[in-house]
Amino acid sequence: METKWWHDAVVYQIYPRSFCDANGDGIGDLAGIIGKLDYLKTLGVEVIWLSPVFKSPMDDNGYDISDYCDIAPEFGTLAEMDTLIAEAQERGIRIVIDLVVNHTSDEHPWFVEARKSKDNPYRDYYIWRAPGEGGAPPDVQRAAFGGSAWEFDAATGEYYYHLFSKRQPDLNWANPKVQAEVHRMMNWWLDRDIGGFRMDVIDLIGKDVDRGITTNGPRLHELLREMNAATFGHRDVLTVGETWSATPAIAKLYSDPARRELSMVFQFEHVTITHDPEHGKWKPRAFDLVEFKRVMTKWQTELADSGWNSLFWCNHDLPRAVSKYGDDGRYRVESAKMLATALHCLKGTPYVYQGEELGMTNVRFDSIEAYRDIESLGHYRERIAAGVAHEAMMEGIYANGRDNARTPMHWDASPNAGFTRGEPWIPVNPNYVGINAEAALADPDSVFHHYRRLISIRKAHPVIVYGDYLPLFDDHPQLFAYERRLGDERIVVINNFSGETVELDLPPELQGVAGDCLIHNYDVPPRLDARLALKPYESFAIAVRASAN
Ligand code: TEU
Ligand code: CA
Repeated sequence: METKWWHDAVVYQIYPRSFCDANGDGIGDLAGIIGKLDYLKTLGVEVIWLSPVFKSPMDDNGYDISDYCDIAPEFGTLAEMDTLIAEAQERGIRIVIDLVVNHTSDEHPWFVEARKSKDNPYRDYYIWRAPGEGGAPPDVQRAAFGGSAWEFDAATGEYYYHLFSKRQPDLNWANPKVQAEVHRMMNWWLDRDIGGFRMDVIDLIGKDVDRGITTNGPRLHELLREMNAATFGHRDVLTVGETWSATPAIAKLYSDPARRELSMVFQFEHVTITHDPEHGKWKPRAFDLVEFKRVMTKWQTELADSGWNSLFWCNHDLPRAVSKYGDDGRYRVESAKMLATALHCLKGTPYVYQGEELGMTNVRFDSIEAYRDIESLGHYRERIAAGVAHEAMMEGIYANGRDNARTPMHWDASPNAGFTRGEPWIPVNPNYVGINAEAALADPDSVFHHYRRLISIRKAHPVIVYGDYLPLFDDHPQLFAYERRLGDERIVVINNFSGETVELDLPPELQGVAGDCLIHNYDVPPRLDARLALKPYESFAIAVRASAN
């Protein structure tokens, strides 16, 4: 396998609105990020995935772009963006920007023109259809944030298609002009020395609306190969596609280097197994470790020889890792460290979402009024109208709502967690006094320093980057364990996902094997004795000495 710089790099995702506010208006900004680059340097990450900072009416917090080549005033200026890219580069950090081209904002000049008349030259940049029976929408397709996927536009008497909010009209990727516009914009940013692209819902751009096909449409991979050839294909950058519909076989189509599409994709199977098949994420299902392991083992083994995995617990759309998969109460620190080790010792590129390195938790705002997320509010209204009880819907939002990830970053214990001198755009999680970066940096045993150690171990041990993955104890209901092997390098990774002490009889081939502990989340160094008594959320990785192989 040809090695790539992003094989052993770790990516840090920043949600700019909630990261750091430098000018006191309560909204995070580019100047705030520039001021925290040394913090990220200390953590050891080499890539920042920056969620959208482009001009936008912020209907979906920037995932509705009205100018791809300019910065939203509340986030800063183009000059500041150039400074961020340069300052990050100084510290060995590349900036990956968010490419949101399945749709634009309805305030994008292309759409403003398109809705003027049916023969406007931009009309075919979007997807328009005549009304159905009695003026009804053309069909019953639904939008992700609730309601129909079709919005009637009185000016021209037609409906336009939007898979997200009605202020996010979908682009018509069958139109070569649209492809050319996007390629031009991507090259414009590549010329500004960005480190690559995170591609928003990229599995949707090949859609065939009339056949009701949204994901994995007929022309998807052809469009991506054309995009690769026309833009980033001859540049050494990282590209990662957000693909909720990907299976391992499809992920290999995207990420097999020979196919010249993308570096990797985000697949979400380990997330959707926690959603109710009928009610989705608003009716959370209990986390089943055995099912989780089945999914992770499938992705580790099926992409072992071709393609490349991304590794993540959360992002700006998902609940906080320690609340969802660990214990955000008594064992918050131990379980946050366990989740980090369990994920970062797997094969693939790890992503750390802002605040995950501090063990930040989900939030429970008392009233729906405190929530800001268009998806949660859209589904709240729709489901309450459909008779779902307020309490039941709030439990869904508490467990899986996107605002869990979007409360301001905790920098210190000062008012508003040191995020802003002003009024934050969304309330701060009140537990910031005990959970913040200042305290974490000062405490060598903090979750932060655990992540810092994990990131440096990845650099020092090629077995973690390129080694084979061998699952252990598949059916164990509380333990997620595996080996990684590369030549005579071998590490054993064992993680207790429960708050109980778990007794484990090691298989003979592991009993008494001598090794060096690479990382651990308790004081007493682990030994691979015949019988282990793993403490609550205990987790470690041991490098087995070659002589013991
Ligand atoms: O997300 C795609 C997506 O489907 C999620 O929006 C949705 O929240 C899902 O239910 C996750 O729980 C991408 C962006 O990441 C998201 O922030 C945007 O809102 C969306 O696309 C539209 O651009
Ligand atoms: Ca600000």
